[in-house]
Amino acid sequence: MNKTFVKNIGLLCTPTGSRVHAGAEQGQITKIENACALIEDGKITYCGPQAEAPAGAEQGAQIVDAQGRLVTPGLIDAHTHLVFGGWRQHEIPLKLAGAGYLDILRMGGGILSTVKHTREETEDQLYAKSLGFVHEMLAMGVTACEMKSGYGLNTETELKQLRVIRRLAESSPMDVASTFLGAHAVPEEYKDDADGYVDQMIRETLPAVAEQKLAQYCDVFCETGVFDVEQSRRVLEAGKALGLKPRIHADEIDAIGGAQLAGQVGAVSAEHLIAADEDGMAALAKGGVIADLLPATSFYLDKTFAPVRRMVELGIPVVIASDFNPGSCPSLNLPFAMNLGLLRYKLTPEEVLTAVTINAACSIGMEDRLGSLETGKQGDLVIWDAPDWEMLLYRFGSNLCHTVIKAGQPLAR
Ligand code: IZC
Ligand code: ZN
Repeated sequence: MNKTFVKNIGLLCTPTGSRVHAGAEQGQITKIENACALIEDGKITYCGPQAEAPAGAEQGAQIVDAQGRLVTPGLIDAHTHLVFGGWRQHEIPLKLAGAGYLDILRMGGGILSTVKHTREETEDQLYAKSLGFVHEMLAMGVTACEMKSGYGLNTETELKQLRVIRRLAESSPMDVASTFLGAHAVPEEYKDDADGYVDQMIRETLPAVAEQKLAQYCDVFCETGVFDVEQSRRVLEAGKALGLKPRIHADEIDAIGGAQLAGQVGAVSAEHLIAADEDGMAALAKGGVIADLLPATSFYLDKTFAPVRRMVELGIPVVIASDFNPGSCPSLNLPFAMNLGLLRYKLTPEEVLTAVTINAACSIGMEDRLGSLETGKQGDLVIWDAPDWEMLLYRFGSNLCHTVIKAGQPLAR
């Protein structure tokens, strides 16, 4: 038996349970002072006051002394585009001159520039670069994440990206959920024929992804000048028929009906929602859709911030994720997105913690295993160089991650 005992936890903060926390529950966090955690064969067998630890907890265990520090569940980043070729720093002058995100895409840049580089790079090159990102995330306390394809826009390269995601899941400590985002942009080959591209994707790419079991989710970028609501619906329904659960990039720039579509197709989550209106939010609430919000993207694109307080009021469960990608958010720093959750969204520290733990786990289908620290869950926890959770959100820009324990194993730094 593999046994790890984490002792002298000054403060343990965690949500509880294995389902989404919405409304008032979004802010419900259990806080235990002077706590400890026992992890056996990767799973938590005790987590609570140290004074009540089971007899013999330390016996034969690897001891990790938290020395009075804060402990939380491992953070979960539920939205990344982590596997890509090249970067897009050359777009900065365009940005500074006032070109918008969709203007750059229309000029053949943006996503299409990343597609060019992703097609050119070999699977091994993409893997090596992405593995570096995974380690960067782990070092910040992120122990599970979602990753999308979407920079191939043809069968060959979409599959290549998804195979890289599978390799990362198998070879690194990160728990990874995989999403097929073939409908991320209309490729040059189908310029002015988005319907033709959607047909081809549904006929050829999606079945190959499903057959090779390379993704659990199917996503679409439902946006002005990208895919309209009907095209998005076709993609998501075709994915559903093949067993891929729908999620959707909705209302990032314009509210064209993506949030309503999310409700109608039973999407697990709708992502971005910067421009979400009352109608859209009502559809999310009615459909039980999780709102995956990406505040660092608002920051980088210099946009407004999603109407989160209204979402919480409407009982929509909220997640905060990084959106790491080379175009609209070149930062994989989830703690920074969390800071914005506090400072810009005006979420409480407790609401932010729920957004990056149990709600994030629900949005990537890992809620039975991850997202909270309690008996039966996987022993994924982070020891922070902070006395409390507020300190972490307050000290923006610093990495306060002290030790990451993944399935009971402390990771080397
Ligand atoms: O590469 O620009 N919004 N997709 C939708 C992105 C941003 C990623 C990108
Ligand atoms: Zn995205």
